[in-house]
Amino acid sequence: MKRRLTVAQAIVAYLQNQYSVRDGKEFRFIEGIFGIFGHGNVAGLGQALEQDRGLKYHLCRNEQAMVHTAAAFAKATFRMRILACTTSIGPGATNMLTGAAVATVNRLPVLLLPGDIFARRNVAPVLQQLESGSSQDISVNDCFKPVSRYWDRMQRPEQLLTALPEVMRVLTSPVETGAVTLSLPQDVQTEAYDYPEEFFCKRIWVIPRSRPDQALLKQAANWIHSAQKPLIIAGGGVLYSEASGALAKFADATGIPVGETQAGKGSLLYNHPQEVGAIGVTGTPGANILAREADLVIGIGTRYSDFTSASKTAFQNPNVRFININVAEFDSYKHAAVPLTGDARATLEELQGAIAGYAVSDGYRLKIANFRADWEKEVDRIYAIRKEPPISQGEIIGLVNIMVQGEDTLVNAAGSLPGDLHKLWRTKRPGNYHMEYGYSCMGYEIAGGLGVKMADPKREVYVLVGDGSYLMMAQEIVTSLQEGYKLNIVLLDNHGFSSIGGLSRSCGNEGMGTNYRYRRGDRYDGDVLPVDFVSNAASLGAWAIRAKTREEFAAALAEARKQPRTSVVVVETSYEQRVPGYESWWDVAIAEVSEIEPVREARRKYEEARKKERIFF
Ligand SMILES: Cc1ncc(C[n+]2csc(CCOP(=O)(O)OP(=O)(O)O)c2C)c(N)n1
Ligand SMILES: [Mg+2]
Repeated sequence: MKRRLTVAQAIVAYLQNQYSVRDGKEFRFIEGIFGIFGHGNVAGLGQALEQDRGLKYHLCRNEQAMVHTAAAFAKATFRMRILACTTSIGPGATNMLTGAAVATVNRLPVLLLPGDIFARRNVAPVLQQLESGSSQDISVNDCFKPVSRYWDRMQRPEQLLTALPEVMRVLTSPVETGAVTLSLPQDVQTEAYDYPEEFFCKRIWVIPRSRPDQALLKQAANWIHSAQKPLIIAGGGVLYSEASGALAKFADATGIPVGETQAGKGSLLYNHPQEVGAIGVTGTPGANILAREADLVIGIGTRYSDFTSASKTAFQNPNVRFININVAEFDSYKHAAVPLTGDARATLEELQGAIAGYAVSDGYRLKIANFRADWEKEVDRIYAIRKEPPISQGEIIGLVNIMVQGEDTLVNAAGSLPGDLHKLWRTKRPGNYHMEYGYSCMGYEIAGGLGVKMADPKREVYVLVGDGSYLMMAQEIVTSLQEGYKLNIVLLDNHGFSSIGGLSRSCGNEGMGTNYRYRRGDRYDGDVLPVDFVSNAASLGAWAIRAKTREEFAAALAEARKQPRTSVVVVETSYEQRVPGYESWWDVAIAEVSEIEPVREARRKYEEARKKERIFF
């Protein structure tokens, strides 16, 4: 039996019949498709989606944003369900590049279907085609290669038969997943072919729970048995594998403390007795002191970014060793570890069996308990700062945290908020802290919030966004209204880039280019720019309100929650009032020569600090 379909129609028919399954739970894998149409896809994929409503179509405002929405959706479903994205050719396609990088860095499956120039070529150059004098076998879509985990271009209709299964294999692979780009020349999209009927049958992709090598598992168990000061670092892989329960049992049984990366925050709930909170540059004192002294670090689902390893200065015990549990061999071998290449949950369960009876000393337990108690006090202190308006960011975080219940989720990505949230947010459910810090992409927040809401419309989604990020990408408020997905947006207005301004000053400079103020001569030190965020959000259709004091903010937040449509609470926050860093360091290279004395001073300190950077062989 054959079905005669265009390439675009075949893609739509195929994608709607792909399913994922893990732990006996089955999901339709590709839940829908976002897109903006142009001549590169309207008559191809646009036609197919209009004729076959089996794949739900969503209109967004900006192609980069829709990829953020799709990545956030995949993250919120622990990679069990995804969204596809279709664009026209040229700018529509390349607008997705940043989103693709976000997805791939964070190992989140998104399927990108950019339109491409005519395969037939006779009409070239077409509108929006960037020509090359060295090859006709090239278009701007080749830019997706380094940011995609799988990349392909359909030159003939029958290529779909071998390309789409590869697309699915990579999207559903816990190891390889990320952005998958299938480039679709506009003429090929419309060409018909007799596809075999079986191609469109339901297919179920098992998301595997792979297990580590048994000899390596034994070696890891021996290392744990001889460890006096072990520490677990929980990364995003713990959440992707839905291994929070297994980790809690492991920590309960062994007493080993757990520090969390940005992606792994929420692996344990904040009140678990072994949870020592955020680790690394934006970590808690307890987690960072434990890391400094640890003789054994067990990294689970982490890729040891510089924010986690404090630029390789975090682990100072001369005898420190590593065990890495990671589904990706690439990561399990880092830091010369015993590589337990496997699924986080399955491997933790096996490892726990292999170390039965092991527990840390009472003295170590006491130390952990003390760190935890001290940290709770510090968070309480910061939540309770009652700064005159403009109020402090720490207070805002505290007030939002109190508001969050059940499956409600916090979303954030860039600015000074990620560091403060990493330290201060009290996670009440695994997954309710949704931070995009792999790429830390300004503009992810609102678009990402939409994806989190779409993944589970029953929950309230709290998007915290800085004024800089908001101005970069606020337009998906309109999409949230159109689609009927309500977001609670909190816009923290500090008139510029508090994060990068602070960083500039810590490097001995004066924060040039980080204030939203009028130009005066060669500086931006005039009055604050009169951006009216409340009017801006209201003009897009949101329910919007300004809050100045702590009390006004708490009331506005409660009122926003009651609103049926997307709300934006605008609050002016202090540019200067910061949550400090605790027991850590980040390598940001400082000018080796400068006419400015504070820069020279910063360089001297920098050279000193760098001496602590280690390489593990
Ligand atoms: C797309 C993108 N461009 C640039 C940066 C570098 N960057 C990191 S934070 C930041 C400023 C963010 O400003 P805002 O959202 O107001 O947050 P604040 O720093 O004031 O907390 C910049 C420019 C980035 N992370 N992402
Ligand atoms: Mg700002």
